[in-house]
Amino acid sequence: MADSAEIKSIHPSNISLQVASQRSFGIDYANDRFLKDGKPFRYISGSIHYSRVPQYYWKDRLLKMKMAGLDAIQTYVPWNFHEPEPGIYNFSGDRDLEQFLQLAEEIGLLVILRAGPYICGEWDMGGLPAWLLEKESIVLRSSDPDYLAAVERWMGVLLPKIKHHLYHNGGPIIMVQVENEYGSYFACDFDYLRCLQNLFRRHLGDEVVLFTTDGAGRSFLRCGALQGLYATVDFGPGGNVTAAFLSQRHSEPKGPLVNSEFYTGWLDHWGHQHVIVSTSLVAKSLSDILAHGANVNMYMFLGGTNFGYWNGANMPYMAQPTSYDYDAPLSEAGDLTEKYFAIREVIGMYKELPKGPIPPSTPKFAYGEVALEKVGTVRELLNDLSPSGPVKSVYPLTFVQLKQYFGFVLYRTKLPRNCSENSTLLALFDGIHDRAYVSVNGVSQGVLSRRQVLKLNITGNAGAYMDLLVENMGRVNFGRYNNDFKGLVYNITLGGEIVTDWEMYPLDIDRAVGRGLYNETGGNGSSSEEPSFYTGSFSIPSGIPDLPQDTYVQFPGWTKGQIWINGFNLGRYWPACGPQVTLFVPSNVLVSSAPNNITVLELEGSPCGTQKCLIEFVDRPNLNASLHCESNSEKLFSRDSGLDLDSV
Ligand code: NDJ
Repeated sequence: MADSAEIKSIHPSNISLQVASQRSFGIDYANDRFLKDGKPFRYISGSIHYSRVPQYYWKDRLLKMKMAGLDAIQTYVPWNFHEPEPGIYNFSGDRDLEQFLQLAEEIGLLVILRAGPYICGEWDMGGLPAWLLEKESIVLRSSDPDYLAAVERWMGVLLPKIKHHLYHNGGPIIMVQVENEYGSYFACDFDYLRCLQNLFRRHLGDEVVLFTTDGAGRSFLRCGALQGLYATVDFGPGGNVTAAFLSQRHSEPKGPLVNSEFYTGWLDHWGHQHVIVSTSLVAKSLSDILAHGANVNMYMFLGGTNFGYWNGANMPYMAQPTSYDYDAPLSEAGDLTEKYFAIREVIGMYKELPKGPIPPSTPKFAYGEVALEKVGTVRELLNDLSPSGPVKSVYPLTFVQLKQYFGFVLYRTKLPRNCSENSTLLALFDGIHDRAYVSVNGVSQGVLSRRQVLKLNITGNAGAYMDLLVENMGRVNFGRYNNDFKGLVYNITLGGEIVTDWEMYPLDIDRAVGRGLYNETGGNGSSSEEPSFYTGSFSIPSGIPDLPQDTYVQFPGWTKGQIWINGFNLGRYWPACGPQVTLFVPSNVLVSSAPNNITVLELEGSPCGTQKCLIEFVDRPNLNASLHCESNSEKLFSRDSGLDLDSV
């Protein structure tokens, strides 16, 4: 035993090392369970993606999760959120992963970190950066050398940051995921999984539990599991829990049972009914899983919001909306729901619940109507929106070729001849990714859209400008088609002739909005159907305590577009389609000290001119309105045990 003189001479950092070395987390294969600090341990966890919740609210949400009785949280690390351009990294503000980990730890939650390069998660391109597609033939999620080189570089930045947050190093992270549902992907490249495994081991050491997650079916685990990575499964409520876990047993004959994604709700798509999953079904299946002695992570415990342009899409192409509420136990705005209390009650049957108050739902405020005024059309504001100016090319270039990864590009050419009847503009090979708002000299011609509208009739004189404002609606996040190029990805024809001689304006709208849009020409002469910007402002009322509070914004009479408040890109609105009608506005984007600036980019048709030109702040969400747009008719599946996703 050390005497007192010796103890004094120990440096404080060595003390924390000593403490850390007493902490351990691992798998007890003999007894089919985890061991934490040498004792049997089973976790009940919930998913929250820090990238979908403003940093301002992380603590509130984590506390609510703690008070539900959770031992752990699970989060993805979306690569494209942190490496927007090759070699440029962002870990600040809403991207401060280490602060998120530290908060979880302070609140007493363990962390299951899904750090692998691909996340799926209804997130743009499943978290893979779009710039990977600069090599057009790249095979994503395989041992393609260019893909692997980019992964190695990224992991060389990410993993050293998380190493000291591992449980045995004194932090909250008990497990790290290296790939996500790899068995649902066509490549089935074991060399790739082995490379990932080596990479993670090289950076994180031998002690941490590395794992994979796959659908609960032997066919998924065949290509998703690898010796040395603990194979876990995912399945939703309503199925046969015993059978689902049996599939895990094919890969892991011994060890703890783990459902890494137990679906508390499900995702939405524009043009499809909002999905609601019954609370009693979720509660019953959760209880069943816990009665099996299994470990479980609820996906999602809080879904949050796809702010900006971050939503993904599924194939056949269907984009996901801005809200990622997911019908989860904590709503998009972090509110306590009936499902939350039902789940908490089930958890309380299996372990002691934490004592103390549950943080209440945050109050919402209806700030009311705000009048907007038109600033100008995209055409009129082009110099401001595209400071780099156009790129010229005989044939159209894709977003990636223009190094524009998100948002919008204006494709411009001149009509080669007079066009009247029979002048059909045709998207070859369904090559409009994803929507093109077409105008000729400012006169709207209609919208081309992926899988839905592939041709339009064009009217205009020879030499008139034909503009296609092309919107990236979010990249495919699941399945083999997530190498989802955007823009005009094939040629288009007009009256049977290939259209040539393009000028392409990459638009940096977020920068222009941040600086404040200004139109020298006044902006009143243009039609209300041309893509246009509108602005307005509102002040937080004085004399009411505790403002600003969270709110929701809705768009009466508007069609489809994007909205910014004080420069923060809240996301896409599309009430003319549905089912989402209101957008969540967290209070942290609002200010009391000055008017709050609103910018709306309306793509198809505003009510201004004929009806009231306003948007409205309300105190209640509406994610479940009836649908007004044509949806893809294919049957959408929901996820329960053993569903076959191969057809997607
Ligand atoms: O691991 C995936 C997770 O990130 C599994 N899911 C989840 C659905 O929320 C989420 O993407 C699947 N997604 S299977 C594909 C759905 C296709 C309609």
